[in-house]
Amino acid sequence: MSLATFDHPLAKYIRPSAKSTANCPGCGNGILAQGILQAIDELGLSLDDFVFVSGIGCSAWIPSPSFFADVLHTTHGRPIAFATGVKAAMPGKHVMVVSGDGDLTAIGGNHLIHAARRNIAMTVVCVNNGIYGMTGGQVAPTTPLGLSTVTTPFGNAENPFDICKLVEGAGASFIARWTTYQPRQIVKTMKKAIQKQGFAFVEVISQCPVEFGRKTGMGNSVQMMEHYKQNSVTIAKAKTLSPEELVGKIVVGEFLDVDKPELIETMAKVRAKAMAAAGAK
Ligand SMILES: Cc1ncc(C[n+]2csc(CCOP(=O)(O)OP(=O)(O)O)c2C)c(N)n1
Ligand code: SF4
Ligand SMILES: [Mg+2]
Repeated sequence: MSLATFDHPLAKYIRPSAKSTANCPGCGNGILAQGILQAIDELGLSLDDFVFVSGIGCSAWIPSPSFFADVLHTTHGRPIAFATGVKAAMPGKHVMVVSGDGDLTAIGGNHLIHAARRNIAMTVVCVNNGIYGMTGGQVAPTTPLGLSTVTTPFGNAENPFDICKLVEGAGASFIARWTTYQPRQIVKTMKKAIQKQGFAFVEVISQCPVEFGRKTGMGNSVQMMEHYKQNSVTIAKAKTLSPEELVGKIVVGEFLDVDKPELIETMAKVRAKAMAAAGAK
């Protein structure tokens, strides 16, 4: 059955030629795809208002090619660089990057922190499955310390990034984290992130049952979501816990929502000044 003819309230947002999904059964990517489209639907926006940009990895297939919109599927680690160009050329568009933890924080790490620093108005959705899913389950900068993966069979020796703290330090305007176990919260947060006039970052902890759960011992999709349910703690609750009690917990919620000068608007002012100075000579 074609995805476009499936009787679903969000089916109108699926490209008619999209025949199937590239993602495995039980992958968290489907929950997130639905969350993004539901948020756009509830905001009353058209997909024509958007340009979606993704890098390389399983998560990059969330908008591409199935969202019935302008979708740019770029090179590994570079979606934010492409998205920056799109936003500069078409400031009226909502630009949304959807990509993986490896794509955005390993090879693309510098693009991530500099886009946050510049506070360019775009929504960046990071699908954090704690691994390089598409290439077979290699360790990523988000893999928990000590976890056995195909490239760390005796345990990961490296500390993982707290990506939300990383982008906060870099200068983002809006920052949130949820897991796929909290789909309603994902929709609410996505609506705020899309409307933010600045760099909005949403991390979604998502299950990869095939390359993560199966190979690390974390189990199948249901077991991984059960783990998210048992270990998610709100920001308010986390403040009451000691560092020891927070080990292994997933702190979820909206961490930051501030207003500060946005790059494209600031550049327009700088350009106007330069033009005025050139005209004055
Ligand atoms: C320049 C370059 N280096 C490496 C790769 C191989 N590669 C493709 S996807 C990927 C990692 C994907 O991990 P992530 O971004 O977390 O996405 P996931 O598949 O987990 O959703 C890598 C290393 C590539 N395609 N291009
Ligand atoms: S390999 Fe993992 S992340 Fe990739 S589609 Fe399959 S379940 Fe999802
Ligand atoms: Mg990944």
